[in-house]
Amino acid sequence: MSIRDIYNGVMEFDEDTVASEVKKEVDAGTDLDSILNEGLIAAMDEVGAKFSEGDLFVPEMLMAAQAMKAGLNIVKPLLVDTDTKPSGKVVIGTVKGDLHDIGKNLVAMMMEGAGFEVIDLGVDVDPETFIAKAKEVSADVICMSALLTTTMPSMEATVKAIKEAGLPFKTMVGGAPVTKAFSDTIGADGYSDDAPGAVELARKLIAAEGSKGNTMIVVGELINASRKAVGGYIEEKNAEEIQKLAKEQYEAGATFIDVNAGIFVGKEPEYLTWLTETVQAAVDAPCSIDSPDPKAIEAALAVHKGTAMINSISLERERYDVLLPLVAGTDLKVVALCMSDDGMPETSEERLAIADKLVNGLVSNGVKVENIFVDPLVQPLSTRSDFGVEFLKAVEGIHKAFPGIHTMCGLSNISYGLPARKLMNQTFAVMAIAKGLDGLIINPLDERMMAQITAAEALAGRDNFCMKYLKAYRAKKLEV
Ligand code: B12
Repeated sequence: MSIRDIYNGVMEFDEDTVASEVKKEVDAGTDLDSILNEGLIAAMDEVGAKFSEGDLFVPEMLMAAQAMKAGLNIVKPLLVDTDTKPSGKVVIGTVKGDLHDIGKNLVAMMMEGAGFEVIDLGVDVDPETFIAKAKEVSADVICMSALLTTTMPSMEATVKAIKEAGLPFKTMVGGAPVTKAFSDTIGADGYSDDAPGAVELARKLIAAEGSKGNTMIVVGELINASRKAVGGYIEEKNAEEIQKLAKEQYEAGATFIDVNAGIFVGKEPEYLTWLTETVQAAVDAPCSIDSPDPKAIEAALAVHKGTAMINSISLERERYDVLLPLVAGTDLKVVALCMSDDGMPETSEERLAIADKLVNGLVSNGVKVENIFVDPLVQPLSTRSDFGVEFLKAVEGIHKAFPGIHTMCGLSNISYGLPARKLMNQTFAVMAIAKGLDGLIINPLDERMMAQITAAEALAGRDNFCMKYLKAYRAKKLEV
């Protein structure tokens, strides 16, 4: 008897073995996280990978998923009594007029296998039913499947109804006739052509949403015109190089891709718009629009798909007055930088005082607290030895003062003027995460930094079942 037998049972599509081995482990007192993560979920991850590579086919995926379910059915009732929370809640169904459910069932089972709570509405589901159920269970994502071209418009109707009602649900679409172009046209948040891709996408969407406060938001900082090579790519509109940078960052775990064309005075709106379109043509990720210029931001927003982040508003009067009307009453994410006309704050109290004014100003202008990312402003440790501690105190204080808010920073300033800067930056990130920091503007291609973040998040209790940690381990992302 071992967890490996559960894993093998799923890989061999053997429902009975899986059920009996799970039961034995439960009776022996093995912890449920291990049964799930090392047995059932690990096997379904492997099955998904083999399916994507063409080594397994639909009937085999279905059988594996059935076997996994046999084990899950034993574990599920026991989870109710623990603090274990699912990775997210997904409402899924085949859209109105459509009775095909094989693909939808595969997606639902893979999602369940990946730790999501899945509410399956079956087939022939109209927009009102999707929305009513999602509201009832506070879903994170609504997944719609269609196999008939004639039923695809129902997806559009559902997405439209969600947007018009200002509801927070992410939407994902799929099924043989559905394409990325269709998904973009109807304004869905994502599309995948297979079940493992659907799982990956749901994880990303929930991570990017971050509003449930349990996942790190990583903003990839590399597409910045002040970097010499990147400035050149932007000037010559070299889409290939920009898209390569976007893809690399996205694949390394960035949830937002920062776009900055700040050095091009007079041409910033044009270049920022081009950057936004170019990045989003390559990756299914929102952008962090990095500019203090409302004209450039407006131009970029006009072409942006999904919910962008504005980086950043501050308490500096000129900046505040022009950017506030742009974000007021919207669902945009906003970085609120703790900077005022009095200069850079030094103590945690000064930071908190600025944060207080910024957050109150934003909220009273219709920006939701969960869309605000306060940046307490990192200052170089080399210039004052308590700059690190004051920043950390501010992070803690901001989370305490404004429940549901996010904090975010670009942290490389901390090591300015010191040697071994990467070590300083990585260590500082871990300390800040321990205080509640849940957003970082960084180079996601720094593998050690990403590994440290993964470990710190698990240690800070923000990684249900340590699933992200285990996944990173299996993907060999922790051995850096
Ligand atoms: C099986 C089947 C049926 C079965 C369905 C059984 C069932 N329980 O589902 C039955 C016989 C009932 C059926 C009925 C009909 N069918 Co039929 N059917 C098929 C068939 C052969 C396979 C579909 C399938 O299951 N594929 C396998 C699954 C795994 O693939 P998938 O659904 O695409 O799912 C994958 C991805 O797309 C993705 N995915 C799926 N959903 C989602 C959701 C999200 C959110 C995400 C991210 C990803 C995702 O992940 C899945 C796993 O990798 C297709 C032909 C074909 N080769 O596609 C025709 C087909 C879809 N059917 C078709 C038609 C016309 C019909 C009928 C109208 C036939 C008729 N004249 O009665 C009826 C319609 C009934 C209705 N109102 O829905 C046409 C559709 C043509 C069109 N352009 O619209 C097709 C293409 C056949 C054809 N070439 O003409 N059908």
